[in-house]
Amino acid sequence: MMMESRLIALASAALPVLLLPGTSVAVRVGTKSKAADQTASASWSQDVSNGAFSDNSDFFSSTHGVFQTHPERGPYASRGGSGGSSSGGRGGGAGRNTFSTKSKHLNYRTSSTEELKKNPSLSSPEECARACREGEPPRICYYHFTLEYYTVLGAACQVCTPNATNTVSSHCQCVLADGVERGILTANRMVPGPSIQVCEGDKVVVDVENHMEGMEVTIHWHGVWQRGTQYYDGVPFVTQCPIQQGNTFRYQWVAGNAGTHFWHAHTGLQKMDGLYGSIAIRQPPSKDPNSNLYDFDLTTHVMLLSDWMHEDAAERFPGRLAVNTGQDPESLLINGKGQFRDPNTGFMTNTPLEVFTMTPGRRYRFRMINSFASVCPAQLTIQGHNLTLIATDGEPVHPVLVSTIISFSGERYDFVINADQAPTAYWIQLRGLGECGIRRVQQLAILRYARGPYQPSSNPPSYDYGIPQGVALNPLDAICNNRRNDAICINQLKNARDIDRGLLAERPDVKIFLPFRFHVYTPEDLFSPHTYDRHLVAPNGDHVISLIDEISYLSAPSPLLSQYDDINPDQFCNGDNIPPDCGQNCMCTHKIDIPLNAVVEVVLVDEVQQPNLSHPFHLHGYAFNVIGIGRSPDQNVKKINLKHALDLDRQGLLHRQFNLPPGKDTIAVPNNGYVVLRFRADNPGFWLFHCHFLFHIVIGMNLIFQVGSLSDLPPVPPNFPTCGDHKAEISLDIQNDYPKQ
Ligand SMILES: *[C@@H]1O[C@H](CO)[C@@H](O)[C@H](O)[C@H]1NC(C)=O
Ligand SMILES: *[C@@H]1O[C@H](CO)[C@@H](O)[C@H](O)[C@H]1NC(C)=O
Ligand SMILES: *[C@@H]1O[C@H](CO)[C@@H](O)[C@H](O)[C@H]1NC(C)=O
Ligand SMILES: [Cu+2]
Repeated sequence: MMMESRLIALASAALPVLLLPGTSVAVRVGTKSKAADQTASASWSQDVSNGAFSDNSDFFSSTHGVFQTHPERGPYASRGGSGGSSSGGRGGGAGRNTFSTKSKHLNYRTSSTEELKKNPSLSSPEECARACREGEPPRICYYHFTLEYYTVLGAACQVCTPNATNTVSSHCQCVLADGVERGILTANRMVPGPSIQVCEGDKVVVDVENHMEGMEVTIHWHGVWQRGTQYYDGVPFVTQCPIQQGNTFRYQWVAGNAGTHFWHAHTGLQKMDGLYGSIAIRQPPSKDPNSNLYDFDLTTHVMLLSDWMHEDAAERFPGRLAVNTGQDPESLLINGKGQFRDPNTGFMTNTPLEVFTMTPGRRYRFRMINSFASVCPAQLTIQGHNLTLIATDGEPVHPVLVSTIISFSGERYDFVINADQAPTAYWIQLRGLGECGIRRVQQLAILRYARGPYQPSSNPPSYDYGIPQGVALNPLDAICNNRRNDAICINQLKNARDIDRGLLAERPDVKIFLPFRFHVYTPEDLFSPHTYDRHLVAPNGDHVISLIDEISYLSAPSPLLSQYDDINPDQFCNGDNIPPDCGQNCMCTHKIDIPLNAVVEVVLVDEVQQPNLSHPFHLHGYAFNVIGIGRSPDQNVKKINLKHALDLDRQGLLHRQFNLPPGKDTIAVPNNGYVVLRFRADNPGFWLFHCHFLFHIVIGMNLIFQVGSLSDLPPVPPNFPTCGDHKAEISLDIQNDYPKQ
């Protein structure tokens, strides 16, 4: 009863409010088990005297940060001026003005609130996570990320357990993950890191303070177009120099395109060790064509899906031959939470699962983010509930009803759940498909109705006996040319926004075919004296690098965007311009030039040819329209390749459809198939286009689109950090080089 009235009261207040019971939970951390290192070596459990897990689950309920976006269902409470809220804000509720502005002359303690205290024009993360209304002035939303080496189940878990989900910040520094102890990387000691939740048009300022000893980093804001703020796209050696250890880099960009996005490290393998978090850019209901379909869009109904290893991702790169081969995850997480069942011992951790709460009779927008790093597709199914898909990668679509969603690394799907079933608790099942089917990795979460129980009454679904499924979104078989009853392909979704007519013209201004494949080294080749070529040891033991259009991308020594003139032009190449004798493993900074405002068509052709592997390509700086997805219609062609794709195109047999093609920024190319996409190149800059699988990025499955020329770009921000090689002349004058006493 209490629960219910609270929820409603909050909803009509339209304010993000911290409202959580003030209980604390004692934690026992187990000692290292004697078993092999792949067992759950430490586990999390609650003190029995505090009652069962379900009694404490209020901590994870959705009563935090409730607001309403549907105009008809109750009025918005009016809210005076900007920044005046006391809604559980920073510093444990202390208002900005109550802080002493005195600080020590030199303060080496890192603080995430210093800047907020100093600068009254900034809004806190909590103030920015609000309902968006037309005509409201934009805010400047300030975030501070301190990046560190950190630990799952560290001593912080004796102090507190995280007690609100998806939060923009947390007072608790305990990371539970799936209950298995390991070293990780964190932003503000949270996994996922802080959530950025703002309104369209707000300015987002993020100070990234790098305290990861010996590591450099950049953060990419995946899905944010960065129009006019190209320098803050976060791609190392393309848009900026990596942030050195001990340095702080201030990202600032306008939240120009609404939708569900996310941020993640774009350097090395750090993303998979914990450096990611959600971004939700909301808009006034009048601007969302699907706002009539839901009543609530809660800060807590972000569903960030990630894959998780029990060791550093770098342990698997380039990869091993005997123990822990390949790059597949041991586990999955939903909003950084989950449990892990050790396949060898059967031992199960008892960390809390993520819980999403709904009030009966209402309709809820969920924002699902696939933050996987591995090659496994993710399948999300919710017991007893169908999902009304309303947007993908931030772009709205005509609503379609599905029962299960298959997604790939980098994709986002927004859906509505109608709380119209018996008011109890339901399982949410997340399965890893493809290669993850071998280990049968899955994770669970709970969807519950307010006032109902916390635990579903049915047994948890297992990998093989899951929740019954009906219509699947994004089927792996890529049979997408015709309507079917059991699945909806991405190219069959209909864009809910107006489409630039130029994109629908038969002939684009620029047409680019991009076949991609692996090059497999022989050991003799790879390990020949004095050569040190990078490579990945695939699960089958092959030593490979990635090629797009026969080129493996190599970073330039300096960022193209800010130090173009420092780069030797010989560094660049592309399919029309491959250096002589570049060999089978041609490596250079793959750059394709595109005139500003051109209509561009890209045809991606999968020449990798592995049955369980579909590569998701992500474009920075844009959303594109998905014009076609398919495989060769020629039954005699067992394996598609560039030549065959060109033939099909000449014969008009590459499937294209121009009726409201959906907008996206990440699309999986079906294995042995192709994707046709288009965009208007109206955002000048250097934009990375790449496979979003983490271990493929580091072996070269990237390229850069240079849109427009340098003169189309805004000036380099003042004092922008620089970097590059140091290769001074070798001085031959030894006498003078070593001054004598
Ligand atoms: C949440 O945790 C913090 C400490 O981590 C604690 O101070 C606060 O009281 C907790 N809130 C509730 C409602 O339990
Ligand atoms: C979900 O949709 C399927 C049809 O695809 C239907 O059979 C089923 O009853 C629906 N389930 C609910 C809970 O509405
Ligand atoms: C593809 O993945 C499935 C599990 O999802 C597995 O059963 C099957 O053997 C795999 N096929 C190949 C060719 O690897
Ligand atoms: Cu790939």
